[in-house]
Amino acid sequence: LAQKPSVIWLTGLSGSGKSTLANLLERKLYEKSHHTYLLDGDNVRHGLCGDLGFDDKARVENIRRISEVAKLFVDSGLIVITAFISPFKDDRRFCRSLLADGEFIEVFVDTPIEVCEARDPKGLYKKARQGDIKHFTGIDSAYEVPEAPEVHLEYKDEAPEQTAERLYEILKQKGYV
Ligand code: GGZ
Repeated sequence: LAQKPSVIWLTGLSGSGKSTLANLLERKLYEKSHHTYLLDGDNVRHGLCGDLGFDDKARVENIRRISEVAKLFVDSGLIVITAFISPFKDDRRFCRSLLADGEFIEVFVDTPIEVCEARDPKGLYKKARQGDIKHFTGIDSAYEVPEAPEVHLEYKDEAPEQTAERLYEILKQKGYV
């Protein structure tokens, strides 16, 4: 199997669709016989980062640990897909700095906050607006928009499956997978 180990790093707001896209992308890569590992809140924030909350310091530490783990998985030959808000530029840059040139593929899942807030699958935006959740990204905590992501994926009205297909095609066309 010829595959380029890499980290496909999805970044975007809560409710932007990162996890959904990451799961669909992983399935596509699997169908093409790629070996992947998906890191997202479901398998990281309960375990490895179960002690961390959402203030700035905790987010920095969250992304630092995820970056180090992603690097280890790349060393083992995997294509790692990550789906975290990862709101701070410096932290995304940190992961990039751990890897060789071309191994870090930043994907900006660019869903307008109005769309994320309308989706609000877990009712978190509503709680944040009411002040029941503090430090909520996009409300009272910053999201630093990627300036030069490898992929800028606008994602608004399209079906998830179609968007994931579009992402896969871009990754393939640019030679990342
Ligand atoms: C942002 C929060 C917060 C606050 C809980 N701010 O939509 P979700 O629920 O499933 O995804 C969000 C997830 C964000 O965790 P990350 O590890 O991706 O964040 S970061 O990269 O910034 O460390 C959301 C939920 O956790 N959540 N409180 N205050 N999102």
